Amino acid sequence: MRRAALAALVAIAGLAVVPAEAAEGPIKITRVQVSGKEFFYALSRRTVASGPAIVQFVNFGEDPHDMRIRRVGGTHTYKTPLVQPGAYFDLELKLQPGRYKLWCSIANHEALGMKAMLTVRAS
Ligand SMILES: [Cu+2]
Repeated sequence: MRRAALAALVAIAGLAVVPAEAAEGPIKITRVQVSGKEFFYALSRRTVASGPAIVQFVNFGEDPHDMRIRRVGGTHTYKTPLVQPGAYFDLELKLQPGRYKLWCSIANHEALGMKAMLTVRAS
């Protein structure tokens, strides 16, 4: 429980810096946080603008998890490494307009509920 709280603080601190960075640079980077736990995924935002993005996967659970993300109709699957409880991983990618499926590839976690959909609108 303490590790989860720490992860939340780290994650919030990471997100809090974003507006300043985005305001200074010419390129706006979209940020989405995916919270994973036994057994669900929760997105900080369900719809985002297309373009460069950082999808942050945070493991709030008690077991190791990972995150896969692929555009519906696409062929490339972006992958995080295995993320330990209380840790997080920033996945950098360029989001195209469309719908993206996110899921955990460990065992049967996807079937148990560790999945989500993200909608990307043209920016
Ligand atoms: Cu999992």
